[in-house]
Amino acid sequence: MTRMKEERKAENITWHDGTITIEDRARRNGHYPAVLWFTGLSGSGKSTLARAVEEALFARGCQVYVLDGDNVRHGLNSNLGFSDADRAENIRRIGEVAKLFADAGMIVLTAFISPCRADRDRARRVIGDAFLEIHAACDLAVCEERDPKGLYARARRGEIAEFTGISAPYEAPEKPELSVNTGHRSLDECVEEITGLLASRNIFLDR
Ligand code: ADX
Repeated sequence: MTRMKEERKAENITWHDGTITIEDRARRNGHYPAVLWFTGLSGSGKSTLARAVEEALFARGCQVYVLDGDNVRHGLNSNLGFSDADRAENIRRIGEVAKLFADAGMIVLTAFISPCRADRDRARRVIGDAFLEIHAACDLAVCEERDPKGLYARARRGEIAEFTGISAPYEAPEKPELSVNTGHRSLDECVEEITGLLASRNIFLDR
């Protein structure tokens, strides 16, 4: 698949398709690829939910992997902070990495705040049909009450600049494939909703 020329700096490069098809990989894995793109405030439960879904899918034999914001920022994206431009680049790279995982046939779960609609929409365009946006919908008050890393308290004291929900914006998705109420539903209920979404999208092959 070719991509928009203006996004590329390099010239004189040629795309090569492999001979192993998406169907070949699906038969091997027992499922089609998918990108479950979790978005939500810090403390909304994205990572917890992504890990629980990963465990459930792994238990049923799926090739599954979580890309998590805090973890990826330790490595691949360690040169990025939380300015608008850095968050956009963070999400751009993750969109590209998730696409590679999906091309490899895997179910990939991304757990990034990804606060900007345009950045998520770009990931959707890059990834295509495999992209499923899941809003970890949880009120700011609940996230702040939980404050698992103590960051909201620090942001309120002015110790962390541009903190999402406090001093930086969060744009909730308008038409996510799924919105899970992580503030009120149990973890098991949320996991079931998500595996149900995958089933309804015919991600799993009959075995
Ligand atoms: S994103 O906005 O670029 O998508 P990402 O998901 O990678 O963010 O990282 C968010 C995590 O970084 C939060 O869960 C929190 O632990 C930490 N963090 C540190 N500073 C900030 C900040 N200013 N705003 C939001 N999260 C922050």
